[in-house]
Formats: sequence, C-alpha cells, structure tokens
Amino acid sequence: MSANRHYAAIALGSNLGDRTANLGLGVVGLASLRSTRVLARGPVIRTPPMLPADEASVAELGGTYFNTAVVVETALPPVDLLSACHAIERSAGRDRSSESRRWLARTLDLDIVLYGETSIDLPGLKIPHEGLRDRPFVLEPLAEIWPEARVPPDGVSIRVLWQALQGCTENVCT
Ligand code: A4P
Ligand code: MG
Repeated sequence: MSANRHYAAIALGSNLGDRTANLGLGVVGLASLRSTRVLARGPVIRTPPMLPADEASVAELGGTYFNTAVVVETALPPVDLLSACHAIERSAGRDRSSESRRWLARTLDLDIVLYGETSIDLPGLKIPHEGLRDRPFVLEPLAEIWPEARVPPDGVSIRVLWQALQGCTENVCT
C-alpha cells in the first residue's frame, strides 16, 4: 500500500425501506468512490434498534436494523471520505430534515469506524467512532472481516473487543 493509502472500516446500518437493497447501495457507492477499493464485506446481521436512553416512544425510531461493515483501501482523506459517505446516504434516500431527534429511522447510515490507526477529533468527525467499543452490531460484522485491526489509542484489536463484549477471554466464553 502506498504512503497516502489507508485501510478504513465503515459500518453500515439501515432500518427503513428495503434494508437489504439500501445496504447494497451503500457498498456499491463506496466501491465507486475515486481512489477507493472495497476489500471486504462483512455479513449482514439483524438487531433490534438501540435507542437513546431518554427515548420514550420507539415508533419513529423504526424497526429491526440490518447492519454490516466493509473494509476499504482509500486515498481519500478522512474528511473527504465522510463527505462521500453523506452523499451516498443521500442517494439512498436518507432524510435528515428532522434532525432534532436522535437516531430516527434511516434508509442508510454510514459511520467511519476506523481510519488506519489514526485518531481524529474534529467537531463533525470523530475516529474511532464513539460507539465502536460497545456496539455488537458494529463489532460482530467487522470482527469477521478485519479482526486484527488495531483501535487507537490503546491498540486493542477488534477481535478482543468483540470477544470482551460477548463475555469471552482467550476464546473461552462465560
Ligand atoms: N460524525 C462524527 N464522527 C463520525 C464518524 N466517524 N462517521 C458526525 C460518521 N459520522 C460521524 O451522524 C451525526 C453526526 O455524526 C454527523 O454530523 C457526522 O458528521 P448522522 O449520521 O447524521 O446521524 P446519526 O447516525 O443519527 O447519529 P449518530 O450519533 O452517528 O448515531 P449512530 O452512532 O450512527 O447510531 N441500532 C442498531 N441496532 N443498529 C444501528 O446501526 N444506529 C443508531 C445510530 C442507533 N441505533 C442503532 C443503530
Ligand atoms: Mg451515524
């Protein structure tokens, strides 16, 4: 890999419309970005929506999520990759018109989970993604395709994070 190319992990989620097709649009969109190749695509898992702690009504937060993850090799800088992800979300019909409530049902959500071993803390972009360490719907598909990825700042691997979330150590689960 040349110096300006990086491996990045992107988590995809959909809980509105044709969720399988929406995830497909996300993968095709990423594969068609300039200077970017999709190296691996994880399994699609189905999970109940994780809700904000203060959320009383679940009606507008949608139903079951379909989640997956992909690994890309890209020369796009992180901020450009985020803009591209937003454009792909829009092309899949993502409606951000009522952003006053968190986590409304969405056709497609793309989160940049990892960008190499780089840490980024900008107002609109935090990498590693803040939810990475405790979300099974991110770790499970990513552990299938990039278990050895190292998560800054401590360098813990995706495999170990996923095992820890399942109550496992050294492949022994409680
Ligand atoms: N942003 C900051 N860092 C990143 C990053 N690393 N990747 C900013 C992508 N975006 C990042 O995101 C909100 C803001 O985060 C954006 O302005 C972006 O610049 P958004 O996509 O507009 O909105 P969101 O997705 O509703 O918010 P948020 O906080 O990203 O939520 P999450 O973490 O995506 O969680 N339940 C299940 N089972 N499966 C899911 O996938 N997803 C969510 C949303 C809730 N419950 C879920 C799932
Ligand atoms: Mg998001």
